[in-house]
Amino acid sequence: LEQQQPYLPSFHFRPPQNWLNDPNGPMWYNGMYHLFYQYNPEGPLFGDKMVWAHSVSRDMIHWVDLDLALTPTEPFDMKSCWSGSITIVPGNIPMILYTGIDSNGVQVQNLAFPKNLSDPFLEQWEKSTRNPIMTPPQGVPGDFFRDPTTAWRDPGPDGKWNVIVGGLIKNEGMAILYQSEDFVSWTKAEHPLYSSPGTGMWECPDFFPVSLNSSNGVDTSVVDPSVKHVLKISSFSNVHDYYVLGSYAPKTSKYVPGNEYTGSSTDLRYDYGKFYASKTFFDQPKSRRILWGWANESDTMEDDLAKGWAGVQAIPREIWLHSSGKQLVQWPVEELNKLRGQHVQVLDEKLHSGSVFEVEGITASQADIEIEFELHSLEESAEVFDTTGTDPQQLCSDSNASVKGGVGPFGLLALATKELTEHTAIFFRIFKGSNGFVVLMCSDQRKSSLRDGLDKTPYGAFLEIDPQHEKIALRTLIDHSIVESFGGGGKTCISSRVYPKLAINSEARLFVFNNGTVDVAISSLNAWSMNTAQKNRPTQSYALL
Ligand code: DQQ
Repeated sequence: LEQQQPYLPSFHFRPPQNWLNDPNGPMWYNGMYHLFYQYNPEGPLFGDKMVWAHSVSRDMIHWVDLDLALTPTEPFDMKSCWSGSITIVPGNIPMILYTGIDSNGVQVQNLAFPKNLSDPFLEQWEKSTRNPIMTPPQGVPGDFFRDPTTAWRDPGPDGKWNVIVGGLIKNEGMAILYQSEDFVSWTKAEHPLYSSPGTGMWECPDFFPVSLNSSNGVDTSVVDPSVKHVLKISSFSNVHDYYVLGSYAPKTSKYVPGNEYTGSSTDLRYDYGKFYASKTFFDQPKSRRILWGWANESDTMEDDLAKGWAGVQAIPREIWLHSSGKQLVQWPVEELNKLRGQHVQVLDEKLHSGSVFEVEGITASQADIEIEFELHSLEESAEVFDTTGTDPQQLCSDSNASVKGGVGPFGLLALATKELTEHTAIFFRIFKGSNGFVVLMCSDQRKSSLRDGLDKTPYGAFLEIDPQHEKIALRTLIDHSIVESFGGGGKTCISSRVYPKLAINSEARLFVFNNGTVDVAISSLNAWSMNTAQKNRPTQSYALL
């Protein structure tokens, strides 16, 4: 299988065949994690009868596939069951809100609930006879009304339910707000929760509180002075997940973000690479909020037909507000560490200017690497360059890993051939700007494969740290065709999808390099081979759980 399927991820979630996209309705329920996702049971391309597939896990790493949860069967979802979310309502009942493409091709919102609450897997779902429970409001076109969020409840014992749905009026993207007393009859609020002109359709919105003074997650309905509220927008126009941080007043149903969302390169993003249509949930037993996101393909439809599959879920990440209050931080769930196998370590090693060395002794096509760089002589050596107003992705595109700088580029060459003819370069450059030092983080896919016809766009973002007082930390997860990098402990994340021609399976290698003018120090490097997650087992292996 390895030889035939060199791009199939080994510890990232996806079913053995066919097309996968958005994560749907993730939750923890009665001791089990559930993940539903957009799936085309007919083949490896997006389909005209999309369904909700369903898997369960004890740890979000090893999975068991269950029966499809929602398939097109009724007039209100005859043409597809599109994305949506789960809310656990009083009585401990998980309620699915999802978008149906009805028999006229119009997007409507529907409700579904478990057929049998005592089934520990919640395998069968029943659709409400009241469906559709929301239809496109006036001014919103029938093909721009979708993806309901997890609902949140106003404070107080009789607090009403609130939910947002992505929509559009005359190119103004919006989070349309609906309210309900009983979760079944929903009324549109007078104003959207938030909207922004000229930003196009907002898909898969997500709205949740984050704690101001702790990295713990909180329940979606928490609203008090100890939290800020995140609104995440999946931009249909440029296929990125953006977010704003703001304050939410339940009395007036008003949300005021600290910064406006404009759909430009200055907006905050969860991930500056391939990561879309993401969704969070509150993992109550571990008091954390978990983020799932879809890492879409960079290869062609023909490639997907040949592979027989497309789409991967990025590693579930814990997500919280940084102590600065200015941005979110994400980190792979701790359960992932259980898959760490063979380990190599390098401590206090000089990385001379112009050097490149191989990290040997691990499976470089299936690995987890944590590395910390220490910098000296920044004052004298960093290039003077005012990055104000520049697009970091453009900077990464202007200078690849072989373009010598002052401090940097230094970093990793993942999925590389021995001669480096193929490699994905994840690296940093430090500039001396008008307001102090600026750290640029890049993930450059341009040399990732000798094959043509792939999207090899380089990605980049700034990393908000002070390199004079902090080490530069990088964690990279490598899993055959997905490379996920976390800079600065998760302050800047970049995921990419790559398809090396030669650097596959045991041919893949890993290098550390420094092409800057000055030496940098590796204070520590830890690299692990990753074991393969158990997944996609048939239903007979429930015992696994
Ligand atoms: N994909 C879904 C939609 C969503 C889009 C259909 C985002 O519900 O708006 O699979 O990828």
